[in-house]
Amino acid sequence: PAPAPPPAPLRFPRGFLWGVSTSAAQIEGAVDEDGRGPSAWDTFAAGAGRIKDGSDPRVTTDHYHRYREDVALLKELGVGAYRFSVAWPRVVPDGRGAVNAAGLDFYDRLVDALLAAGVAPVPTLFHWDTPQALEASGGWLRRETAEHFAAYTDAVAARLGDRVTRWITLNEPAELTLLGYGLGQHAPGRQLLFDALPAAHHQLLGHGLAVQALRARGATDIGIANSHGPTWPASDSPADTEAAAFYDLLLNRLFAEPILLGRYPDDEIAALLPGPVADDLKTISAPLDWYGINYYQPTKIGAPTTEATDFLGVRLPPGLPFAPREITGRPRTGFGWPVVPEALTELLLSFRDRYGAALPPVMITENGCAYDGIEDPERIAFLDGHLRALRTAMDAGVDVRGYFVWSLLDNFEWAEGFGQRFGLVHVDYTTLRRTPKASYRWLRGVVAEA
Ligand code: GBH
Repeated sequence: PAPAPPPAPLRFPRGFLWGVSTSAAQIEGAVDEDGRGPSAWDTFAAGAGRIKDGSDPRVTTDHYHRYREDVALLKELGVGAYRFSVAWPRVVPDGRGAVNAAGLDFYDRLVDALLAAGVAPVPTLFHWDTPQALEASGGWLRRETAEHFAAYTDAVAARLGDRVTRWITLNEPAELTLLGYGLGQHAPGRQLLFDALPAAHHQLLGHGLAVQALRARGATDIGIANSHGPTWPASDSPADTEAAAFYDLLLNRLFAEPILLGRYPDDEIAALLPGPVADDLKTISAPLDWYGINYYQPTKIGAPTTEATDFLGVRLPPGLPFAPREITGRPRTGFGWPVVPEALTELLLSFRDRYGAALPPVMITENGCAYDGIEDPERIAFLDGHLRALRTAMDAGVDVRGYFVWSLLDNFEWAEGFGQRFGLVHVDYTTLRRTPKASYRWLRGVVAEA
């Protein structure tokens, strides 16, 4: 047979924002330096058996000391933006009270280095590293944490707001609620199941209060990074579709609708939240300049089964109103996640259909995959497929303004430790040497030509 014709080149509108993402706890290291306080992840990782490979986030990629080298990698890659996170315990070591100027100095240097390299800084104010002092008194289960988060946000905006124009409040409050407080696989390791829901409300409130704090300092370009994915019913039986609808409610709608529509999607769920929430919803739904989506994969859900099921690496207790089912017939990433690019098109179209004019312009704030190796054709195929799926959604009228790859560097992949490598750049964890992968060179070409 004749060889397949080469695929059409990827083309994106002029001004489309290309970026890569990281987070503080996953790359910085230097956990005891310059007055940084401990985070809930430091504490969690120090507990026996929490991290798969027995590692901890004390050094990770040592970005705190090597940020100049990493900024040079960003410049060479040619991306217009870099999404990183600011570590709350560096800036306010106890989570509340005194601001640590030396902690802010680091981000000051990073922002200046980025701007000098022609890369726009896009800080996320919270990517799961709650100050341990706040976690010890309940963390996001408590309303005060949202207020302390807003005060910290103000301190960051006061220092960086003359040079940073685009901000992200929270990363994936859904995962912190589910994995951190619900199932216990992430810090702080609580297993509260549905009693974790106050952590969702307080993060959403923290988001709203942070938006207020940023607006008060003149910010005009604010978003959030929420994780979303289509939920596929295991069959069209009423039991399976009902279970899938519930999961969709919990992971997608619970975190999108308070922000976009100013209400919780379901009365039963709202009853589990610390009420009354009506005034909070006004704060939470203050208009955003754009809405960030982290997309990894769809989830297939069926009616509950009698046996406990494994999900996200944890044994689920019996009695939940849904059960995850395997998505078969798809390639899998190193992590075992199914590769389903067209579900990104489906997700974006469903957001457009559900939220219409209430949905501001969208940015894909994370998308990526774990594979080993410096030659990584699987990652290239993954990113290429997802960019084409994104383009399809844009051609169908979804207003998408940017796309950020997770991640610039191999890094500390939470409960997996260093075993899962998401980077465009390989990190040798003994020498800390950085080596750009084939996917880095591929993305550089895409960005240059798109
Ligand atoms: C993000 O979360 C985080 O923001 C980031 O810090 C992290 O490093 C990155 O992604 C990679 O993990 O078992 O097939 O059902 C990811 C959210 C939720 C995506 C769970 C994968 C499970 C896949 N993840 N989901 S499956």
